[in-house]
Amino acid sequence: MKITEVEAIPFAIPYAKPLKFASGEVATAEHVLIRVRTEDGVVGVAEAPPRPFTYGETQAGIVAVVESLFAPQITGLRLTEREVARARLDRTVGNPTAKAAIDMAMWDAFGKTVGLGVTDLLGGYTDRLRVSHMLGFDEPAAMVAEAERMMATHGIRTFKVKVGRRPVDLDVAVVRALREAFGDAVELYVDGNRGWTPAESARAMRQLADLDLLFAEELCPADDVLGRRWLVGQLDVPFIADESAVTPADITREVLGGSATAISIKTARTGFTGSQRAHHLAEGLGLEVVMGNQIDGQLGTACTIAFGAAHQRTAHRAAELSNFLDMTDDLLTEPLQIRDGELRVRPGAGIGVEIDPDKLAHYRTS
Ligand code: MUC
Ligand code: MG
Repeated sequence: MKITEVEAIPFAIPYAKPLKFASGEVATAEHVLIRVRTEDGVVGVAEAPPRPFTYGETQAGIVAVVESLFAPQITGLRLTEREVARARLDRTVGNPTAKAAIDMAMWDAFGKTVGLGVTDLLGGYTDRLRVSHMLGFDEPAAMVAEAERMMATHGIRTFKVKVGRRPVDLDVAVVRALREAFGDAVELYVDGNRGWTPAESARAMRQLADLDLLFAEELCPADDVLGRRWLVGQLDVPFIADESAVTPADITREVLGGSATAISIKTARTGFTGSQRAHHLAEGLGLEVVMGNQIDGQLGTACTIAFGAAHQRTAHRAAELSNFLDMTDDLLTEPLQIRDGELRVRPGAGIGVEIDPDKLAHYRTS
């Protein structure tokens, strides 16, 4: 069970279709594969997706912080010493996806060591999740066509619509076009990635009031403290805190301050250990949870499903598990398959995936 090595391997896989949203754009998955090896020859894996516009991390920065600071602090620990690992990594502020990937690779290695899946170790609530697909910025007709393709090809019926453009009417037109095209057959919610002011958000939500949205997410910045509280107070749908609420303290501040009424849990930024804390807090505060996507590849998506399927609260809503569909390739020996709008937990120990050595050799950048 003792960790003998922690590796950080950068790789780059292009997207067939870049994802555009209010805070940025992702055209290539420039992620970092984290591998944790133990003295028993077990290898745990996870991926860290740098999102400079959200958390300030870069691919080179993740490799550097893991190699220079984190790997030396983790090497020598037993796989069960996750709280020790957390305390040591938290001596360094920030770097959420680097820390999360180390945590998940430790869980993967632990599952493989004891011969159990991570979902079973965490709670074992179900073996599948409904899938929600994210629609990035485009013309209304193109976004409707993409939703149509996702329904026809993968059976997906829940869509998160990226909003936050100016004028707000642009995005209102997209959501209206989706509702008109699909009627009650789809669930819709919106995510602004902090693109609007509180007043613009309120105006947009008034214009969307008849479209039966499930949620509104991060429409304006949490730093607009009073404005966001004013906005959330007038909405009749739950307001999801995503990038504004990473730690339990962030969640507590946002919710008790009246600036959020639901949360997104992203294993890419809180790992399994931190996501458990967020989940338990959400239960205590009575918050809805959506399993979010950090524009993950298949490895990251397998981590999201492993965690989301473990608990009732995280399995209730459709989970954001489909961004990998837009990548030109991936690293797994067996690709994930979305069928009838659902993704199943991978059978097998740990996260249940294997990295294809040829693909890794092809896509690694150092
Ligand atoms: C999301 O839910 O916001 C886009 C930016 C980010 O940090 O995550 C993605 C998806
Ligand atoms: Mg979001």
